[in-house]
Amino acid sequence: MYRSRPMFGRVVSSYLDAVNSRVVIFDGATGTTLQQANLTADDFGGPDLEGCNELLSVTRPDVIETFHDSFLTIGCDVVETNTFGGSSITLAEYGIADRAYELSKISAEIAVRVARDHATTAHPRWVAGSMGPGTKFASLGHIRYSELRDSYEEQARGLLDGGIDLFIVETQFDLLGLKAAVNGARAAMRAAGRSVPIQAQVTMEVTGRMLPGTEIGAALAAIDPLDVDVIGLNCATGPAEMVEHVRHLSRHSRMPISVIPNAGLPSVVDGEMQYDLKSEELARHHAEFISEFGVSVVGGCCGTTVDDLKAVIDVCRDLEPAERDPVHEAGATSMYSFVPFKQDTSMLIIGERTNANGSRKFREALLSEDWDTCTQVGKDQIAESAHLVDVCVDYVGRDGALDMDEVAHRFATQVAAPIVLDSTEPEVMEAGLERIGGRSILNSANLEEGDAPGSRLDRVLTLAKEHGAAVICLLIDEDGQARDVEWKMRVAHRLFEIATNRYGLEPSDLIFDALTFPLSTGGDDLRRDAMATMEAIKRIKTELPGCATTLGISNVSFGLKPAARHVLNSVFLYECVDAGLDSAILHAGRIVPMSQITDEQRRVCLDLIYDRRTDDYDPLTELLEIFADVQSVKKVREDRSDWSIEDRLAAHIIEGDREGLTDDLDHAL
Ligand code: THG
Repeated sequence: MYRSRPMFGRVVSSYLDAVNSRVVIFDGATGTTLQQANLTADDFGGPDLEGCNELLSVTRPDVIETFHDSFLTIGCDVVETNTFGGSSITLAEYGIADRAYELSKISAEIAVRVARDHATTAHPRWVAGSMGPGTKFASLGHIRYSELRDSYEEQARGLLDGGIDLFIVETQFDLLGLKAAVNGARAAMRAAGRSVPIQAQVTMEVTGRMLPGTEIGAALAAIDPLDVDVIGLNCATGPAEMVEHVRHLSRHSRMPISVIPNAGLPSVVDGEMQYDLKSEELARHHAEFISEFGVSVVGGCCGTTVDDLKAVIDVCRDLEPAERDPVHEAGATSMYSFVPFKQDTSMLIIGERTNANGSRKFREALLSEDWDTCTQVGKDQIAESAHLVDVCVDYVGRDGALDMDEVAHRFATQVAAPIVLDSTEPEVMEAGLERIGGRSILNSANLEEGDAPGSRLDRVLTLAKEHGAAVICLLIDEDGQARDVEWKMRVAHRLFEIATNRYGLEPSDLIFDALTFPLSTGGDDLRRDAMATMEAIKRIKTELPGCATTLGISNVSFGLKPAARHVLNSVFLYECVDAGLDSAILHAGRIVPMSQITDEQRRVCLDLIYDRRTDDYDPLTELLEIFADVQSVKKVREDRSDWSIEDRLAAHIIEGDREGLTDDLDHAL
């Protein structure tokens, strides 16, 4: 367990110093407050522009100034710029996309001017540049990630030039949109040569999930590797509905936590949204978040007023955030849920079937662009108990980036498991990353082309850092696939050093694949390969603590007939897990439980794996003989309808057989 990410490129900031040492209090609602200000169409610059709050920064700067001033006067530490809908894409709805930079800069300047008027050494104030989610849903394909990121970059440039102290990426309902905003802000900071912290906040609906169904654990796992400075929640509900999410962040987030709720759940009264939570209630909840869960940033979202924030300041100003001891869990996420790399009672299964080179069904579906069947192959693997799916569309003569774009777009919403992007081409991985909001794994990086700028290694690790993905590292260097243990370990250590020191990845972002050659060729030079692989797995686990391991199991049996393959794969898998393997790429439906492998089959497989030949005994020949007449080990299931329910359930467990399991469980209940 790593308790904190390496201090890689972290910014120096008085805002962060404050967040790390005390309670910091944001302002209240912008939108709902401005709605109460009795503004007319003229105030916005005409009837077509009415409701575009960002315009008020130029048409009625006095209103915006007064608004900021009201919160600073009662003692708020941070005010947000009037730029929530200020990206070109959102402004385009009013036909003023071209004013994004200008409006963001002016809004920031106004807030900075007012904040500086209030700031003293004893009570510093900060301006947070607000970047809302906009109205387009990237994960659903309403807009391209790259277009969204560029639009955020332009907005962020304006905010930076206007003098903001931090970015607040807020009200995000979509993790892909959140990544676009974070990376847009980073691009702007690089261009400006000035770095400020990023506070990233998601919105959990009354359902307990983000809009597309994202759990808080999935959001945390996708956001953590983006190296933002503060993580938090705002909008959609009042504080009461946020408690469980705050508890989760409190236990698991390595970043400081912000909580900016609405003034309760809204009700509609006379066609208007009304927020009923009392000021004292908001303050009481915040006090609990601070004292019990160690939250250090609080404030108010929709419906919260100057009076509400006054109550929060009165109650919370001098509280001390509870000490936290967060336990970070490394893992991947789909759009929906989190999958830890460390499986308590099992091993992490990566489905291999969504591979154009490894499954005829998937290949044929891909070549005929039958995307529904491609997606179905992904879903089927989950039904066969895969925790993640490995997606490889590399196929000679096809445009891999285009194919990945199509496939990843569908998988992102329709396949509930996180995705492993398997390609030799970084641009194919990138096409996938730009479609997937969850945390993916890049498969893979290696040292085949060395480690110079522009090498594949450089490009893959750069992508991993930018999108917050994990990376499978293959033990291949300039001389090829490492064959003996010492060579494998040399490559592993080199990859580890480069990934962590040069690219700022951390050990738990790395999954080492010790690679194995087929044992089925009988080639003398390959006979000891499986053993070298298992030895390397053991050594990686001890010499590179925090890293995980994986292996493409089916490689070991290429060339054998299916029945023999399934048994050899299964026996090899058990040996590897014994050696400490954390995850494997395989066809879960073809792994044979040990109880169904005969002693003779098992012995011969082990002899092959451990190269136990004698002058008159060759395990490979023996294996071929044993399976000469066996078509498939997948035996026809006997009729169990007259079995007792206990026996049926026992058979499900012993054979790892899910067919009819739900019915039998319902029956037993
Ligand atoms: N390490 C990592 N990634 C990998 C591999 C690895 N990705 C690709 C591959 N190796 C793992 N995936 C597969 C997928 C399918 C098969 C083997 C490995 C396979 N398929 C059968 C065949 O080709 O005979 C089934 C064919 C079919 O159903 O049509 O064996 O090692 N990091």
